[in-house]
Amino acid sequence: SRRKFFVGGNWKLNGDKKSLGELISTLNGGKINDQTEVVCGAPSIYLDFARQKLDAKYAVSAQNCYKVAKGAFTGEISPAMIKDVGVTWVILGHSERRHVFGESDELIGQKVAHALEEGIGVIACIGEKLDEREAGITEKVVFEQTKAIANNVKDWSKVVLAYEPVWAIGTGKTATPQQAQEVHEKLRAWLKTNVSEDVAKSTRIIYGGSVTGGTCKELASQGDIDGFLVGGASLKAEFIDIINAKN
Ligand code: G2H
Repeated sequence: SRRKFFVGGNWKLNGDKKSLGELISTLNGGKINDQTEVVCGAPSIYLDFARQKLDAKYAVSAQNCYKVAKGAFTGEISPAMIKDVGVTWVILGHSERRHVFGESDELIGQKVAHALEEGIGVIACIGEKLDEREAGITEKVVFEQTKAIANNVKDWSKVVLAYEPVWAIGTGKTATPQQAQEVHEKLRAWLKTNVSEDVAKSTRIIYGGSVTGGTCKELASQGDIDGFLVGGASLKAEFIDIINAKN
């Protein structure tokens, strides 16, 4: 496959200098294979700290950013600032941004466009809620979310698409490898039809939602699962096992 396996950690709103410093030491000492691209998503206040402490084998990601470079937007950070501290990725459209903070497809699309214009890699998240899955509209929901992102992408080489079913996030209820593969396959077909065959073949589609050291290997063996976005387990040494899921 042309797609390098991609594992992102999403520390969310967790940790302090002491605990993150310890986690970083563990990660720096970890034996990780070079077939995997690894990115650690730190809280914005610790982005600089994480970038300074983490080995170069780990990229660092912000968990959100705003859609413009600067101005009167109290509390926000911009891709320009993210770049300024040596950080190269941003997670956008995470389900917590969508559902806890009310971010719309439109805003997420604008953020994607701006981050890419600034040269930051984007981990763009999509995923259906439980009631949507039960209503049989998973495809419709994730296609709409993907369209809102795709409309704002010119260069797909800097985009990783993260499928995170909301019902699987932080619940301990991982999607089965078959459930995840089914959606990933449909997303790749969507990319082929709506963007291009080349983009469909080369874009990493990663899975997120309660991934653990125990569930990662079987998920990673699915043909259209190109990596993971990991929350809870990314705060533990177990993250190293997930990074090495393909080996
Ligand atoms: C999904 C995931 C990381 P967790 O939000 O983005 O978190 O692995 O804790 O479900």
